[in-house]
Amino acid sequence: MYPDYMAESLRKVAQTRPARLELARKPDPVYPPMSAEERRAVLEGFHPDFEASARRAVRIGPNRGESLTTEVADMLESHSWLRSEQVNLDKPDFETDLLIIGGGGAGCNAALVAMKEHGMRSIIATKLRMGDANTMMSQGGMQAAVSRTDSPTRHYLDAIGGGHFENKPELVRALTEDGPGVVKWLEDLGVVWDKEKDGSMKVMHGGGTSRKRMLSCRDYTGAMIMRTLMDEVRNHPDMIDVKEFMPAVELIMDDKGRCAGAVLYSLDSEEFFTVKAKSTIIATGGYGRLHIRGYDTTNHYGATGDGLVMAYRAGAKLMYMDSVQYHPTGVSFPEQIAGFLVTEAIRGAGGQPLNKDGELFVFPREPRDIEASAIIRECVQNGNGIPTPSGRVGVWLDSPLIDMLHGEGYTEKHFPAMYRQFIRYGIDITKLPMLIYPSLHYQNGGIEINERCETDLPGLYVAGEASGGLHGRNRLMGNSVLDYNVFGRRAGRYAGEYAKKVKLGKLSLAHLDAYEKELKDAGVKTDLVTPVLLPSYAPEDVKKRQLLRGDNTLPGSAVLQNRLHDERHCA
Ligand code: MEZ
Repeated sequence: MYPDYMAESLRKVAQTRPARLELARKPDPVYPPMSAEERRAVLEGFHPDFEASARRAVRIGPNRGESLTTEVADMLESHSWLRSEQVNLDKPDFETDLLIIGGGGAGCNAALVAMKEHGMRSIIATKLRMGDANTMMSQGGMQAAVSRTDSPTRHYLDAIGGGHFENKPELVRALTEDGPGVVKWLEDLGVVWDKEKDGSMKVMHGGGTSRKRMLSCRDYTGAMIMRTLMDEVRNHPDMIDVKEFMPAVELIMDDKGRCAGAVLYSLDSEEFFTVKAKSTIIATGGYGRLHIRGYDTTNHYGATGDGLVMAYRAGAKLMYMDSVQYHPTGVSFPEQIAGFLVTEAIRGAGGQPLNKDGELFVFPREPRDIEASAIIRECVQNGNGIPTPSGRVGVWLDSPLIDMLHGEGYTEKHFPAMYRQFIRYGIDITKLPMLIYPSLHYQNGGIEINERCETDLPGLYVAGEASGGLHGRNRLMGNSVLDYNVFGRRAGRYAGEYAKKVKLGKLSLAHLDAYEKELKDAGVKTDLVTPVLLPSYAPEDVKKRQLLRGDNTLPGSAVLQNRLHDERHCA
């Protein structure tokens, strides 16, 4: 239940609801969408990316001198867990055609396509269990142009507009043109899409879409897709070997500069294992658990940007790593679930963001960065947010309107995950609004790829959230779900094709020594060791009681160290 002091504000929300319901029933927008000028002003004034210390120049590596998100620059300017002389590469522990790092949607798609199209064997190495990934957490839907009034060209224009015209056009073209085929691929594997009575796809709006294009499986879309892909992977144990609790900690190269596998670390046995692979795909997802600028996050526990730092050390270039996506509607209260996702589909179905006086202050379906900035402005500058008991703040998302607009029972039927998320805490979202605030959601940039998922390094492919360029500096809802399917499949196809031809040379970790030298030459002083692997939420007094185990301490052992998080912890 909400605390008593919120009752007055809730009364105002109820009071303004009938008039807002009338507005919502009309064809016009319930609130005037912003002009280009207004959008720029709210972004520059209130988006966390524009805060003074949000970015800094990185001092080493392929993007040296470029301004990156500060936490990302900190993460890149760090030491490896390994030194080259510690690892014997003469006799790799495992050999395979494809090594896929990451067991989410992109990784599973890649393994399946490499097997089906090229007969290639894969190892999927995943930090936690297969499916412990942001794929599983996505709720509201996947964009794909399948309805009669839509086309891949319209989808393309929306995605480019949403990305502030900075997306790599060839990637957006691949995304939007492959979209309808992905819908069929997933349906053939077993995904049960929401349909209309006549059998056509149910389509909804998301922020920044000019056509209804959001395909869903209620608000469990990601879970449905992930479970289906995992089932199919598990159907082929002879071709796809899944190694769980085995994150990669460094890429292995050969003496010709080609990627040739990775060093894995077993969280169970605390041993290192080497994998020699003809081609390697990074599908490690995003970095929400770095808690950039102290924000809560919608991301899963393992989302610590590992792929970025491994690829960067090996020499791959990053793109748009100055741009972070804050989902406009993360949970602000109940605080046990602070930061959890409240799907954008709630606004797509008619939910309205309201201030403490029950007033609309923004069009509910602006692109994400604009909507999030407007909510921050309403709370921070206008002082119109609702404080929570622990010092957070939020605005209302008026969900009871949804049943009023679509009929009683609609919310429980179409948003069962949302309903359950709140009813556990005594909040019935069909009767009361939700209290929300922007939450760190997505890594807009990543490792630069082309439409074949190739990086600057031969043999290294990237798919899904770890890659950069597709979404420009702002991704639209549902395009990440399509992204990991389209580019997961493409990575499997092209990495499989490459694996058939390549002849690897002598394996090497010399790039680790070169990186260490670069750190030294640039005068970087840091004791941060990456990949981060697991975030640490242990308070200082608990850390003091933890046992020290020497300098090569990794997550899974007694000391979990992630100073990035400690320094900017918000919750
Ligand atoms: O694309 C997303 O981030 C997504 C589907 C999230 C949501 O709001 O449901």
